[in-house]
Amino acid sequence: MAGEVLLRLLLLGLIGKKTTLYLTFVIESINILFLYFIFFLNVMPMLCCTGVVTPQVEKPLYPKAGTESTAIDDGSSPPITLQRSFVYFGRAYDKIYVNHNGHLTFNSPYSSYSPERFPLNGPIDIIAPFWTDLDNREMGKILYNQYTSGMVLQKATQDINTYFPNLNFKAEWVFVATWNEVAYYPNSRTKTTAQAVLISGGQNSFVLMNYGIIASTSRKVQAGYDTINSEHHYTLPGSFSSAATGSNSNFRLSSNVNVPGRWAFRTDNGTTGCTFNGEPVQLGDSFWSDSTCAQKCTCTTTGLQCSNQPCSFSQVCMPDSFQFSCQSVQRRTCTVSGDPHYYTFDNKVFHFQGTCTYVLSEQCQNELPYFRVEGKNEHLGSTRVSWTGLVKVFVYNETIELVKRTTGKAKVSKDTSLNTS
Ligand SMILES: [Ca+2]
Repeated sequence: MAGEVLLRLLLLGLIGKKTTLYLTFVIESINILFLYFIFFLNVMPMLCCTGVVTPQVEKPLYPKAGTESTAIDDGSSPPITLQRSFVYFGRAYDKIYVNHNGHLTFNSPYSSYSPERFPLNGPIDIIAPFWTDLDNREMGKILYNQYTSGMVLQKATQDINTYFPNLNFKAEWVFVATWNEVAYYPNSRTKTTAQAVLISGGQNSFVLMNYGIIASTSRKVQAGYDTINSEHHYTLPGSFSSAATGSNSNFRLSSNVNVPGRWAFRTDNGTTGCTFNGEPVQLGDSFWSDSTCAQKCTCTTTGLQCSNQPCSFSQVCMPDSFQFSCQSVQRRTCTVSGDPHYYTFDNKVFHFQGTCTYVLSEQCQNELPYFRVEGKNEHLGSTRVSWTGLVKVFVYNETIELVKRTTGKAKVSKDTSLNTS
């Protein structure tokens, strides 16, 4: 693989003649003008005349109602006695705390305003739809409510049966905590809305995380859940990145249940994860399943989902703690151009005017498969200057010849002269 990648690098550098570049530029310019022309002819009238049709999209938020927590920065609700026990990965809880910095805890209030990455591997069960430094002293309300009958229960029953079919689930109790239009610290007057919905019925329990408008901030945000010793944990994609907040917040625009702004998790001891070759995989975790990193697999609520997703050009496939992963590596380029100038991998410049054949690059470390790249010069007009007339690449028992003025074509032949063992 490394040889192939290197080869691509070299080929790109070696056949990039000035005239070809100029022609490509002219053709691309014409193409762009043509595309603009087509756009104005076809697309603009459609936009002007047909308008924009907005499909009906389910709103992610549950009713924002109930008891309001006191306006205290880094505060928490008093212990809230639950009308039904909530089973959280095998532990049944009868009380909960709504913490003002965007999380719920069960055993004691938790004031932490500084998000930490899950898994914490710590002594805490935590449900964190939006763990960051929020401030409800002047802006926003933090509300919580419990339901054991009525529309909210019906909605929860319907939602869970949609997201987790074949359980024949019936909601008996719903708890909704809403951080409604709360500002970032300190009194920033921004508005951010996030919600945690705890749902239980029979032996099953679930958590929904719902998102409204999320104000932009440079603060870090952890969204997801974690458990004692992180036996189970999940991090919403976008956490700890610039994709957490603002109008493009991934929490709000994406979903694991096809409802933008809603994320649903089963939180009893049920089938929360997946297995691969008999090994457990946690919900939300991703890995590449083989040593060539051809397929990336992610454990979702509907099982292990795998798709073709090879490493990018600047990555290599490496063994990881679980299976394999694509990891970024530093790459360098060497090029030959003009009459002829040699730019080396370490950014030195040389000029050779001879008409010899030069070794441009070849294997010098055993971990790479054998390869060699040769460049043959020929005179350019006079005998005083020369340019590259032929490039030969020897790799994987084949010889690839790139000849001047044959852009886009290469001659490939089986090579029997090289010892490639
Ligand atoms: Ca705070």
